[in-house]
Amino acid sequence: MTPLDLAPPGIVVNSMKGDPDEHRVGGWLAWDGKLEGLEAGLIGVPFDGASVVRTGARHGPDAVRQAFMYYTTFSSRDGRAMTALKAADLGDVKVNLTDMSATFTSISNAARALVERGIVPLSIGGDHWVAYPLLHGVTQALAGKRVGIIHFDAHHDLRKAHLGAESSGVPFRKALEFPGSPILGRNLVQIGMGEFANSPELLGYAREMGVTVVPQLEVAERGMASVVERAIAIAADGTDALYVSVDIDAIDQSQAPGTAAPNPCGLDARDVQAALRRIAQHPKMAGFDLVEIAPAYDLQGITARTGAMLVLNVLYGLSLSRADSG
Ligand SMILES: [Mn+2]
Repeated sequence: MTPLDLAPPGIVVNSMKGDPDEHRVGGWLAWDGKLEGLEAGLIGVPFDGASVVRTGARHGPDAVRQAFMYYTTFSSRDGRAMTALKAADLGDVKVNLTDMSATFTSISNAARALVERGIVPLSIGGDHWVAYPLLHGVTQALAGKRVGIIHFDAHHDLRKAHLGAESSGVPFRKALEFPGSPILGRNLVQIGMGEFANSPELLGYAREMGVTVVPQLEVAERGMASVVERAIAIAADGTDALYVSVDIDAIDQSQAPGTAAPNPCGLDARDVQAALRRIAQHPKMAGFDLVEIAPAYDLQGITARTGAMLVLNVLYGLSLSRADSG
């Protein structure tokens, strides 16, 4: 079994842990050091060495952890808590900002180690390149099984390369093309592509590979609920596992300004909230990442709070699926 080798979380905001009426997220996610019985593991991936626009997402994991201080584990809509799910913040992947090859191995091994133990990895990046080693690790752990992907982003991230090298624009092409990849284009659904943010070559490649693309304006026309139901059907068709990747730049800049490429006409965070909650309830849900939160460009922590809320909705969805099955 792949060893799990992580650094402790850089920040743990848990000042009210002792108050039994608080139910703060930080208290719930505090890790007791045991992996046995865990169902979901939060990991930070503080690597932004592949960002070609603006760096800074290396500070995303701690910004999201800090934002957890505002929130609890209780769903007001459903009148239920998510604490039956065994989840913890396991710390950060040991990345090396000047060594992409070693960093690839560290990230891939972290995801692999968790999935091998039946733990759903919830990764907070980092720039979007990290989704490639994460997907690599997940597929290694699920050897012989097929994986479908639902990807929220303003961009396809299907580039072959940037000036010949890997970048934050390549992860999903890499995921489709690495040797032995069990990910087929027809099980990849991309939601939220922005206007005037992509190129004909990328859409052409997506079509050639059978990728389903739902641009932001189509989401606005059809509504997120129906888009998500179709996305689940496509990503789950013939696959054994579902992986979800969220680039925060899929979301409108009013709700997510702190990112490398802010999006003036992006998705509504409330729609993405509902979408993630729905997808995370799926029994095949096997991994999640949230990337491109860069606190240096943020305004008063808006983006980190949006990101924290999205992570909580994934955790809540997972808690509902576990409750349903047991
Ligand atoms: Mn992206």
